[in-house]
Amino acid sequence: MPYLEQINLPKDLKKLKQEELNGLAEELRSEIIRVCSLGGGHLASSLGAIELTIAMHYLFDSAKDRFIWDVGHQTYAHKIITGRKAEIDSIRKPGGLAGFTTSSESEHDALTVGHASTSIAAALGMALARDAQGKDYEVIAVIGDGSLTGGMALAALNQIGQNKPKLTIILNDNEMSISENVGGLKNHLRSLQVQPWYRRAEERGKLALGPLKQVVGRIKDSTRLFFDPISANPFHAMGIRYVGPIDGHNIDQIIYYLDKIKNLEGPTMLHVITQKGKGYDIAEENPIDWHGASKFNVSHPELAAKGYSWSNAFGDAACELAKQDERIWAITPAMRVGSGLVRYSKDYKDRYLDVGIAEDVAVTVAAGLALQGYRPMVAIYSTFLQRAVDQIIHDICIENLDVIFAIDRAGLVGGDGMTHQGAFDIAILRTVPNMSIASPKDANEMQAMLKEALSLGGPKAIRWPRGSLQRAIEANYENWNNIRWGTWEILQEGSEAYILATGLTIPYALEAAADNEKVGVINARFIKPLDENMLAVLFDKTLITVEDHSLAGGFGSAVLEHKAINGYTNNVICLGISDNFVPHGDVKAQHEALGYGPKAIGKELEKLNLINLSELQS
Ligand code: HTL
Ligand code: MG
Repeated sequence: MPYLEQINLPKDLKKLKQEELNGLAEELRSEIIRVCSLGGGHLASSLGAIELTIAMHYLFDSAKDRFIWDVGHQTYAHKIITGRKAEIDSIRKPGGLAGFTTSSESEHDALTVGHASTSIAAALGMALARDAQGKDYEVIAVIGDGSLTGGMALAALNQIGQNKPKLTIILNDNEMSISENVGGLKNHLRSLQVQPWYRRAEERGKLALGPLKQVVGRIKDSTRLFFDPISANPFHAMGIRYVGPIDGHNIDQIIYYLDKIKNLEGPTMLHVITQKGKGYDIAEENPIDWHGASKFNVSHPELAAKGYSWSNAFGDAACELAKQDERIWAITPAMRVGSGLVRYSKDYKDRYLDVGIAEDVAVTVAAGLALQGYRPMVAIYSTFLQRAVDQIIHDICIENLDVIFAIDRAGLVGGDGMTHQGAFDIAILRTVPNMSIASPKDANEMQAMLKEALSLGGPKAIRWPRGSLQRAIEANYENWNNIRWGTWEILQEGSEAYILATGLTIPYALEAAADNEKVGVINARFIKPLDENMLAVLFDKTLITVEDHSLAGGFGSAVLEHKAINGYTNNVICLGISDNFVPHGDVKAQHEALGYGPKAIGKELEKLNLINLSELQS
């Protein structure tokens, strides 16, 4: 790799001749494919942003200028160019580079990020700070078309039109979110007016527009001219200069326009058209499955066989429920595949909604549906539920609406790391009146809970972890056992202590307490309400709560509150995530390290003189 060998920092890239940059792009492409083949990662998005990344680093100085990558999942090339080439193989692995931009990792990462739609507001803040401090640097946000569907992004654009600071927003439009992008704006984006200065350059033959013509060729010229006058450009309407669309894989073009924009005052949006998965056939053909790739063989790339997951179990249950009950809807904020809703989205398309990356909208649309008699299920990852807190409180719980929150990826999530950990949903939801929270031990229990939640009504949250299950569950409504809401299950009797375990920590507790008469294990499958009847009986014993969630505000906190309110005096020990953000890592190892894996629970029992580990081992 002759070019890449010379590049450790952006200043090395600037030494290349402009005509050499395409060669560099090809090398970066191979390198990113190689890295993702080793350990998986956000392949398709990173491949699509290579030329953009090179052009930005060629023109700007990312140590001083601020590059704000939305989500930060498209930044493999950026990381390689900015001093992290030698460590790039460690990306997303325990102790390695983060999968997203992370300010503690590099001065070239302006923002620590992982959730979508924040870049434009952060850019506005940085531009305002620069101007207030009388400093001189460029602020450049790069946002995907998917991330532009988020209300935060749109509201920040609107605000930029008011303040009009000098900044550049690059809209990286590949017509894809993780799945196909959605929304009315999406259709409009591809029919935006080509700027007169752009067209003049085109006429003068200054720009090689071949590839662009192919991409934009789908738009009929007549439509562009007659129905899309410049005033209909939504960005113009908000007070932001719009340039484009241009070919986001043509480095010369991107440099040409960014260089022009650099000299302009006020905010400018540069619209670039890219292809997700660019340059790797299989990813171009199937950007959905190659959005977040598992490791693969570069010369014979095949999708990794995916096991049957908690998400699949939910998706199957959702289909079965929709078959039984015509009031059921399933709503996803841009996570159709991840939430297991692919089959549902086809079989029940009239009662399915992908609202884009807009968790707040997902929740309030559910409120509207529920108010008019439907029974919506909002399928949402724990980490993204954080985006919809007020909607849950204000739009759902005050009205006590019949909405189910199907919370996936609750607890630690592995490679996505800090920004994506599902560590706060219990703490958030537990404080809200009318909300109820369940945490099933397995997929059958999840289905029974869904059935019971529907029959009871009211806002009900059911949380489950990321990961696979041993086998597919039978999605047959009739066979789903009834489960009395709010009741726990005794899995093992104990004479001195009980472990109150939730969700995926149940097997850990059973392992730690195996064959120990002193220590019992409870499936604490409801977090709100607690099983107060059972607790009344248990409160003469030592209790150990275990949860894959933040200790502050979590299940253990709920038990402690109950203890304090009722004046119980027994010993309660809480195991879970302490007051820290947890980085990416191997989930099981992290559970141990954080003190709630099976060995860690065993050590806790030993401290309480309930077991003797050395005796057990001998
Ligand atoms: N909801 C929120 C608030 N943040 C994130 N990150 C997601 C959901 C999940 N997510 C991603 S990447 C992505 C989503 C929905 C699609 C982004 O599409 P965009 O970029 O068009 O912006 P592209 O992939 O290059 O096409 C991750 O969690 C990584
Ligand atoms: Mg996109």
